[in-house]
Amino acid sequence: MRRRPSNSAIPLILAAGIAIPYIQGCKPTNTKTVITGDAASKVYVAPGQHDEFYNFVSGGFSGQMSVYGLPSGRLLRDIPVFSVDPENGWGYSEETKPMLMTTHGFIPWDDSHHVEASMSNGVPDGKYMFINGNNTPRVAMIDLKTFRTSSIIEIPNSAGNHSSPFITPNSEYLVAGTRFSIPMGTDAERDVPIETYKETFKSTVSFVKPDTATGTMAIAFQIKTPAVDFDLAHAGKGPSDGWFFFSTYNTEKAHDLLEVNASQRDKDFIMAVNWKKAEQYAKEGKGKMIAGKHYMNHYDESTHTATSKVTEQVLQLDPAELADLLYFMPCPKSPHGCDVDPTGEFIVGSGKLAATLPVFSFAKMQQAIANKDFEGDYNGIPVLKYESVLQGEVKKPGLGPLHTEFDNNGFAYSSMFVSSEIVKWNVKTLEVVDRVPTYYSIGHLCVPGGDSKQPWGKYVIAYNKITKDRYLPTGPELTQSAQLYSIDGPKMELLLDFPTTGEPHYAQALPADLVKNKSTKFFKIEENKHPYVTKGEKEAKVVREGNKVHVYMTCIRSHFAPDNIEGVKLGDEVYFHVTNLEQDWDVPHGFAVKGAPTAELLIMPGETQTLKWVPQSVGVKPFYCTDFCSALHQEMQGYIRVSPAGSNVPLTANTKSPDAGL
Ligand code: K7E
Ligand code: CUA
Repeated sequence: MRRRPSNSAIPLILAAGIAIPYIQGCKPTNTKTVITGDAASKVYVAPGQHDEFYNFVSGGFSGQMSVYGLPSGRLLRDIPVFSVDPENGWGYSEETKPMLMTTHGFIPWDDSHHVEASMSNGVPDGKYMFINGNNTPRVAMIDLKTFRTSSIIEIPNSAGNHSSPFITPNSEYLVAGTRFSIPMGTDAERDVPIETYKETFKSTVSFVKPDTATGTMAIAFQIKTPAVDFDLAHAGKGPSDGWFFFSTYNTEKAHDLLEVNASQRDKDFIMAVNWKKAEQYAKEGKGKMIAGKHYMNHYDESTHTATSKVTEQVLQLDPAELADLLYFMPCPKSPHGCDVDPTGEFIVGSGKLAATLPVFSFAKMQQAIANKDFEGDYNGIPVLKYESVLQGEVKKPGLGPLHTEFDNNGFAYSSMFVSSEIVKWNVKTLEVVDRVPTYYSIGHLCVPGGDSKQPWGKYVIAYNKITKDRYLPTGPELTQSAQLYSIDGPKMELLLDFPTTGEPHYAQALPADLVKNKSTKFFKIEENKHPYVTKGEKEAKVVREGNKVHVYMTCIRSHFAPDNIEGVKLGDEVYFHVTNLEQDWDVPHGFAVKGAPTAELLIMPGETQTLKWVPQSVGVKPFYCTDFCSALHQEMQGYIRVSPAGSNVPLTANTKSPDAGL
């Protein structure tokens, strides 16, 4: 969902003939929050104490992922993923530039919506987080040892990667379904009038294999599908392990004014994919290799350098030729969230414009498939009968249901965008048992482990699109925010508001113990395999190769070696390869050159990073450390002399550091 409230959603709901007595737009009337006396103590994390959970939250159109502590709501880290980050040189250093390469070239931004955790036996294992790039179809894998993006893969034959990167119970695959249907194939096949949509457009869902040993990913196969728009997804688990469920919209196949034209049909679909079957077909060689150029970029923590691998083709499976791959379950009405309960038996479809929340039964779905209980087909894909697969409907849950998470006691929590509330209901009886307002216009929500087999429960966090009057005004753009509620008791209880970086969409929360003891403290200098590493000050030097000048530089509290460089000429390209010699936790050094049209470097202990600089004028230019690293941080500086082109100043590197021997 975009962050502005869709006022037009309300007339649409009315137009759909659904009488709802309590439409109040997106803002509940009673905006004075009632906070009970002990709320403060429940979120108070005393100075020096640690939070109980990590909360990994998508940064929306910031393209990044943020990490907060819960219950305090304290921001611990912004992890750069798809967007450049001048604070630490992500996308600016020579080592990280390849991470943002795509078939469209270098793309310094994306729109990231969904955070998913790597899982073992259906439970988050604290090893990796995944996040989608909604714009340039990409998926990123983030290593929780370093809190760094370890790889980014581009999704070919896709346009907009929204229903992603949901994962199977043992991290076998994560998925990437195209949001936009597009014409695919050769140039001639892709250059078609938009109004030929119904004949020429197609969609795909891709299955990406993460390699948790190396932190890399590869596209295992993709399935060609009718031209519907995929919205969200979740994997089956327990009895439904082996299946994947995707919500779809625009089954009308509209190509303009989707607001109206894609809201015509009474029901869209949840697409059930038998991925075990797909895997088997792929193994048996039943797919076709087709054109599908894509990048896979990997940041290697031993060379401290990213490299890009380009793959030209992708294995595609066609359900028109391969039986039993896909089934459609009718779902009212433009479903958004598609969530599977902890038992794996129930699939919840959240129709944004529907008056009820349908809950589907996996057992009934299996039965209906066995009985060929179809109401027909949609482009050759069997459509199961709604009544045959439906477990039941949650009646009058609220307005604009978007997403559902689960606790460990058999309850579900659904976000209601339009009525701006969280609604708690019983998964067995489908009865609403509690509701609380959110401030305002909740999108996603998160219970720790809430999309896994064994939720940790305790809290539900609302991620809101709009904050209006909740915070001090900051001009026309106001912060987005999260709200933390206790779910320990029978009633949800609001505990805390905290602002977020970027627009939060989906999030994951993990017990701190799953992650914190594995955290990397520094990189061992003796294991540094960077081609331009300088392992001690004695090795510091400058080397000319044509017009390229390589500076092998070290930094340690509180000096650079070398710190005086001469013999650089206009027309040269200077590469500062800076190695941080510190072997201690939490001692990065920064590196910046006055006037360099780029960001700083922030070099972790034991790591090497490179800043490329093409001097534009003659003179002596200062460089310095940007990170306050010691009492003599301000003295951590040096000079590089730039002479005119053709000058014969010899190339020299100097320092008075006794260790350097320069
Ligand atoms: Cu509902 Cu992009 Cu998951 Cu946001 S989406 S809210
Ligand atoms: Cu190093 Cu400041």
